Amino acid sequence: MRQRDFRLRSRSLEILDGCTLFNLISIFLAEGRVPHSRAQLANACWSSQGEEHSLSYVAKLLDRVGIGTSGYYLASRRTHQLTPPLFCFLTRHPGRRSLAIVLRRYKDGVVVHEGAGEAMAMSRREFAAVWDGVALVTEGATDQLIADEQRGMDERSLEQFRASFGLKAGFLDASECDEIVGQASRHFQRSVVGRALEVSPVRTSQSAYLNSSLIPMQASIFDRARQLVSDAELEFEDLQVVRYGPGESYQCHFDVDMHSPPGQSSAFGLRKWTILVYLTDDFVGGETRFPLFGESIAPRKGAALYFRNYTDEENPNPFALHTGTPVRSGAKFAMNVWSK
Ligand SMILES: O=C(O)CCC(=O)C(=O)O
Repeated sequence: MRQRDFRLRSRSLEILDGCTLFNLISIFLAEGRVPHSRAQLANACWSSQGEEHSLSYVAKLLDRVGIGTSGYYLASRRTHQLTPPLFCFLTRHPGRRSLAIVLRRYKDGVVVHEGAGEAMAMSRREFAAVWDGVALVTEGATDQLIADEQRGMDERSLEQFRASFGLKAGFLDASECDEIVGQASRHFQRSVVGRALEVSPVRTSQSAYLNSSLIPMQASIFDRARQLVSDAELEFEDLQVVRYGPGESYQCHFDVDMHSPPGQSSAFGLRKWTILVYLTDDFVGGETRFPLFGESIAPRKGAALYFRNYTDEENPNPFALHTGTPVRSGAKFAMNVWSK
């Protein structure tokens, strides 16, 4: 078994979305009982979206949040020399290497987690066939003082998010919802994501932007939104209506830029509040889910879901991570009222 800088061997790999990477690293750290801040980890994972996730990249990411790791080359029969959990590559499908965690190792096989779904058992022979030879292990717990500080940061972020989060029924009445859907229907185009406004498999819906000439009640909607979040000064972007057909979704994401410098996010002035108004509810699926906050909202026509995207310390709040889950049948329409 050799421990060394394994950048050479750690070939590049598919680009993971922030949610899968976050899940994998959370499982790795929880299994290894390594204290860590979910808030800090979420920030690091989403800042790395779009990068190729080699094992050395994971090591660097963990280093950024204060967690030391060591990388090893070893044959599958020698993995018993390391204490699980092992962060590793497996080649489970021809030509496709995926990141996985070896949770436990038995005489006759291993238990592996790939970041989604359940852990699975593999015999020694199956494991040897997919084992890629490189593993990452943690160097143990981080400094306890840092860990305590991080835990405090998580608790504050969670409390602040909880205080800002709400669902207001009847924000719009049914005829207002229908009017907006009617206006939007001539303007839909494939939705885009990120700074570069790219089409992406992360977001498969259609979007339509409505300004005040297209939607005369825009000013009244903005007034209601100011009242809803008790901020008379708020300014807003143009309204954005989204349409999801069957199978369409918006995977886990934040509505704000996770790349902005710590403590200065709101200086960029973007999306202090998200207000999402559901315009229809005659479809199946399409809940808005908050995996870190642990809430799932079933859309009701006319209701407004609202939450603040930043902490009091002006960092993006990781608990604002959310996803528009796939619509299973029918069409979901919703409207983003994003404050500047
Ligand atoms: O459709 C949803 O439930 C979520 C929409 C959303 O997150 C967005 O458009 O940014």
